[in-house]
Amino acid sequence: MDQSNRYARLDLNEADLIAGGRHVLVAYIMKPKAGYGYLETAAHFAAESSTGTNVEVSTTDDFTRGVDALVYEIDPDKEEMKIAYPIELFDRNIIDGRAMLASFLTLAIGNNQGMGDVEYAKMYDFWLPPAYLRLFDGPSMNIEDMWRVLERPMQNGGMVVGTIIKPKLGLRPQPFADACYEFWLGGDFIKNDEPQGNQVFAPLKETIALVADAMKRAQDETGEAKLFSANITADDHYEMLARGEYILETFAENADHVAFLVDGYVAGPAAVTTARRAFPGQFLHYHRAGHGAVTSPQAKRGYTAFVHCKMSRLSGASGIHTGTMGYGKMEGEADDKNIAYMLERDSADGPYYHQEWQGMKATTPIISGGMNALRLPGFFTNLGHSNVIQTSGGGAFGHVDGGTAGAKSLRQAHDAWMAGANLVDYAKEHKELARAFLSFEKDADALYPGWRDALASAVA
Ligand code: CAP
Ligand code: MG
Repeated sequence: MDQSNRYARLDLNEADLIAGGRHVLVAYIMKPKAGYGYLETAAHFAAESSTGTNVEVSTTDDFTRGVDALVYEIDPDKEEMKIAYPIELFDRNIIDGRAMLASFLTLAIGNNQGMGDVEYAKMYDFWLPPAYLRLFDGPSMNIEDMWRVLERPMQNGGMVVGTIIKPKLGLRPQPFADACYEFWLGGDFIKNDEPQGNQVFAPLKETIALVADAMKRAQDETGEAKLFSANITADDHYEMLARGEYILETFAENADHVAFLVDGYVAGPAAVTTARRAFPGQFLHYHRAGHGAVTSPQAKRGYTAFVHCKMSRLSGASGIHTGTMGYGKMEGEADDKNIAYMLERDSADGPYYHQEWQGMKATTPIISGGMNALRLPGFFTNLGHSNVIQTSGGGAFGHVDGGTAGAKSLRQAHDAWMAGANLVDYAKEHKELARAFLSFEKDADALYPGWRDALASAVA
């Protein structure tokens, strides 16, 4: 049934919709199945995403029609479709009237992902009007709160030198804590790897107690504050609360050195909001493991990494993994820096919409995935700054001299970039950095040809 007479209004002007401030605007790349018209399919998509179904129903009244989602722009050649969703469509909490990401997803990326007349549809951007944006929690903490604990400048405090305790799984509590102590002798920040929690071979309560002790000893040894991001992800809200409360109690006077890690893609918006609202005083570390199922450029459905990260700021992520923009091991490209800008700025451009964040706290980009000291300078030059949390697992514990040296090599690479120094020249005076060239020879050869001769004595 062609519903375009009801769910399409190509006369609507995007600037007017933005000025009106009563609609969420969403841009999709959509292709109809063979035999279906573009506008007809887009209209059905809008119907299924708002007030309709595949046929007219007798219960529809004028008010219902007033909150229809409307297709306001299409470009079949580019497979582009834009839909305006009246903000009244979205569900609100009964406890405080606030918005919920689950409702945005269930409408804008819900049933419309499996329709018989749609070959594929993927969300590439969205815009929220102030009236709806302000209903989201947004972040309570971000990198500035880490710089405060680290006693760094509150502006441009620079890279937080981090790692992930590797191997990903298999360490028992004592070797895990030993690895933490080793890294903390050179680095700032350690995170659980995304699957690490309460495995039978590493009970959380035992591991956390040993990590808290390792933090104290590393702080005493170095005279520097140290940070730990503990995984509290769980299906059950009460499990998350139990983990968070135990961790804070155990870290005691160092509780403000603790961030909470949430595997936000697999556990979903409810888990992120549990952490955001139950522990507003802790940095909310959003790990996105699994997102590639929908965000990968190979995926024609779902939403992009840009959209995923933008949504995380609404939910209150203090920091989210934003990828390595082509400099690490995961999928990504240099232009992904626009993801970071959308997270950290108050005013930024997405692929289709400009977004004003109205003062909502920034979400900090977390850079991770195959990174090491050698790869950092190129990354920072592309991004244009180094005010990020950077975690290198293999890039720290894969250093030939171990985790402490790995940590120091990462910090030295950052310092070199900040000083505008050539990395090879800087390595001549910084042993751990020089030995990083030995540790990651393939990268060294690719990125710094001639390093072997230049650093022959420095790496000895
Ligand atoms: C990195 C990592 C991170 C990925 C996540 C891993 O370890 O801990 O989870 O970076 O990817 O498990 O692979 P390495 P993203 O430093 O050893 O690669 O940050 O793109 O979400
Ligand atoms: Mg990991």
